[in-house]
Amino acid sequence: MAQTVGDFFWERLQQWGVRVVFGYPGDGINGLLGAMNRADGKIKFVQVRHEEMAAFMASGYAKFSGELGVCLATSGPGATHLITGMYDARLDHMPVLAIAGQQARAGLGGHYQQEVDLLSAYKDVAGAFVQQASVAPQVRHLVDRGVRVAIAERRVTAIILPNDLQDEPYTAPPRKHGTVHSGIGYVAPRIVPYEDDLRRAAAVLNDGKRVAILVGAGALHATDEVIEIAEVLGAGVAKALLGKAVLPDDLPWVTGSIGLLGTKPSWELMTGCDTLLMIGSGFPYSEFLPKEGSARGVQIDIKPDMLSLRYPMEVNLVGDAAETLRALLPLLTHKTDRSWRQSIEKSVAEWWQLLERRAMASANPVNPQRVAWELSPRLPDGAIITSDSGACANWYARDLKIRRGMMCSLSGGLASMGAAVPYAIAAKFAHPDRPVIALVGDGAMQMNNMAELITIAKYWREWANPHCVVCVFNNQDLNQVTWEQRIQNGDPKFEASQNIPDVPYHQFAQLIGLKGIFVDNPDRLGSAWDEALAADRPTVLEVRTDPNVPPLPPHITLTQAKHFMSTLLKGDPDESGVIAETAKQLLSSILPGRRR
Ligand SMILES: Cc1ncc(C[n+]2csc(CCOP(=O)(O)OP(=O)(O)O)c2C)c(N)n1
Ligand SMILES: [Mg+2]
Repeated sequence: MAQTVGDFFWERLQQWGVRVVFGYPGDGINGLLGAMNRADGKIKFVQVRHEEMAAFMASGYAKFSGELGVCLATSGPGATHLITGMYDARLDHMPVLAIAGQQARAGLGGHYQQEVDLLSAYKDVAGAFVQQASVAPQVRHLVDRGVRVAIAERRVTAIILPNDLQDEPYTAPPRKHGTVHSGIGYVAPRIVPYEDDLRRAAAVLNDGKRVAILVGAGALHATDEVIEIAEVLGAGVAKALLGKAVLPDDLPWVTGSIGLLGTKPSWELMTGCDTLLMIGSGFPYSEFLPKEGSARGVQIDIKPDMLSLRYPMEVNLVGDAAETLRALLPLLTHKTDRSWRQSIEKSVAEWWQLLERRAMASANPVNPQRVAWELSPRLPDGAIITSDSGACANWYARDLKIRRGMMCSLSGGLASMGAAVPYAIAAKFAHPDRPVIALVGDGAMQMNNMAELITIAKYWREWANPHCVVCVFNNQDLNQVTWEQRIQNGDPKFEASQNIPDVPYHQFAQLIGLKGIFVDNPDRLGSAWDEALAADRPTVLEVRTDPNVPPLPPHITLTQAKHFMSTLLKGDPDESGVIAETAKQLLSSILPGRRR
């Protein structure tokens, strides 16, 4: 049989190094699927429950493997389902290639069944490169550009293939006018600023007496360099959400996360510094950075468009984080006055004690902070941790203590619900031997993560080990938003929009052949984690958590306090619980050592 366009397509992607594709079938891509079948497993097809999950998996796979993530969907509804996951990758600068089917070329423009103008639909999310193939000789350069642009520019790209074209015999571009002759391959360049610019940056950093560093996902490969520069400058380091794994949390000058989900030491670091060094971060909330003009700024980013975006910087360096820091280090002088560093370390030590008191405070029935608190010392070496969006992201950001060699992520820029389980599955395909833990709210479970447990049940036996735990915070509430209603809007909880049904997640796990553990007693948490992490199969650990424990921001503004008070005056349905748990959390700040 002559090679079809579909056969050629996978052969070319395989030559680019693609090994796994997350997708869901449909008649818009049957030509591609038939060809993949003929390719004898050279590319692995991972069958998801919903195309959006395939796109989240592609995004997560790119995050955890450092390679291109690929997702595949049929024409029409399959293709539109991909879009949210594609945006997740787009906003977190992940290289993802989306492949979508399309109706037959002769029908296009005919208001045909499942015909969607995908070029227009994808134009924003895959703006770096989105093309629909018309003829076979075009397919080679569409693949080459779709892959090269995605990995080189860390962008989302899309290739749309009409279904009739997929089964046509493949023909290479003929040697004639109007054809394109592309090739395979990409190596990343070494990107380092010029010496003069490094000197300007060094002068600012050497002048500073109180240096604050903020790291993001762009510094994930620069752990040693960030540690070294923080030591030389006597600096404290705050971590943006996506940069959580840049530094281990047991370093005494790491102030933890920043922002609404952040820590008090990070807040003090940013408000007290006279110099800010930002490395590989697009952390969006400028109000958590130094007040404009109060600090001199240096920023390092591989993407020029991310420079001087959140704070007006004095020196903007385009460069790879590790390479640039290595080039900068010899130009820096070791700060001999360590008093700033000491004040940061004191604040960090006190903060961890406070977090422990907050986590150990009693609640009804289980304090959600304690779920993360008990997990930290039990995290296996090399663990990969994912979190969903919701209140659990607070506990993930603040309470979870990461060690060196671990990876972790969530939907950062898009902050979408529904990423934790698909990310965990992607992590297992990227690193089948590493233990993976997903932290998920019950609302996010109901939205789509629950269905992806079926994908875990389908594939876990293929993984080198079965260690994959999905921890569900069952609070029967869309809690993060409930607290936003109270604190940001001054509204009482709107029960119609916020209450969600109680679902026995651990029993669902058991029904589909996974292990299920249920905890409603805080003293059982530790042993439940031990059991889940050692289980002979993937496990759902369902914990009945208290929705009235407030995800307190690192500092409360007067407006927020006023809003909170007015919420109660207006009659919040959970008023007594909210007052009791908030009081306990606030009291734990001033009554050290007491367990309530
Ligand atoms: C797709 C999507 N829809 C809505 C939101 C808004 N949102 C953010 S957190 C949240 C509540 C999540 O509830 P749950 O998963 O139960 O976690 P909890 O906050 O209760 O821990 C909602 C609705 C979002 N971020 N993403
Ligand atoms: Mg919830």
